[in-house]
Amino acid sequence: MGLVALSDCIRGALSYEAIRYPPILIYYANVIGIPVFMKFEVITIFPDIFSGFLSESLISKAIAKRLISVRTHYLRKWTTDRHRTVDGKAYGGGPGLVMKVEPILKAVNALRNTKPKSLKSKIRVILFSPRGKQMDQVMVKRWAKYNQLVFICGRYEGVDERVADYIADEVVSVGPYVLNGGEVAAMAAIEAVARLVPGFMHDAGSQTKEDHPQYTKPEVFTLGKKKLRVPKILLSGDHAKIKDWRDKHRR
Ligand code: 6GU
Repeated sequence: MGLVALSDCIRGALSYEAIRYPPILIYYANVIGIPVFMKFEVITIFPDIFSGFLSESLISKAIAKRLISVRTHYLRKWTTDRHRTVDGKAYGGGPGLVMKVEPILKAVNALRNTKPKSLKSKIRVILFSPRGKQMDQVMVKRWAKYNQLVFICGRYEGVDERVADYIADEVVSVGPYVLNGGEVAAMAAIEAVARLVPGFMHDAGSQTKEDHPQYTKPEVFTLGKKKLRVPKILLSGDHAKIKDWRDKHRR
């Protein structure tokens, strides 16, 4: 494996990956088909929502380790009027404001053009909207194969439909409920994709979260008059039986 990793490294000698990343990580990334570096670009009118999310825990470590980058882009930057208007009244009437197409198009175009064409970057533009297809792990795995993900966070009562039709590659909802905007959805997507980037998790085994019940000390927890016990089988040391138990309780 060492030799293969080395040859991969030499083959990629002109790419920045080979300079920045250990050969073993590049080898692993090639095998699973996921790039060693993911760029997230978030277009939003509330960039500050992201600051705590980006400065804590594994996400901040992944940024420090240069496994991912997350840039927020303030949508009002791409407006030209004095009031930096990003929304307007809906044609046909109705309450609430609709986000305009023009600032979003300018923002997306600016991000598409940040790299010279010769440096091929696989880029995907995703609009977060409650009207989109519900996000799932299959979708997340597909996104992880891109180099750059552009997330457009809708706000207010909606986004001009021409963004969904002509600018975004896909329209995605985070779940069957209504939020104030796409920011929370974008954070969920960043976290879910980042977990798949090689080197993000300490241990590759923990990439798929255990979907069976788990327990840790104490063995007996007293709650009022009740004694809450850890299932006996998990204390037995019988790995075959433990596996059966876990399979049975998997959801
Ligand atoms: Cl992506 N945005 C909003 N505003 N609400 C949602 C959503 C997105 N996904 C589920 N509900």
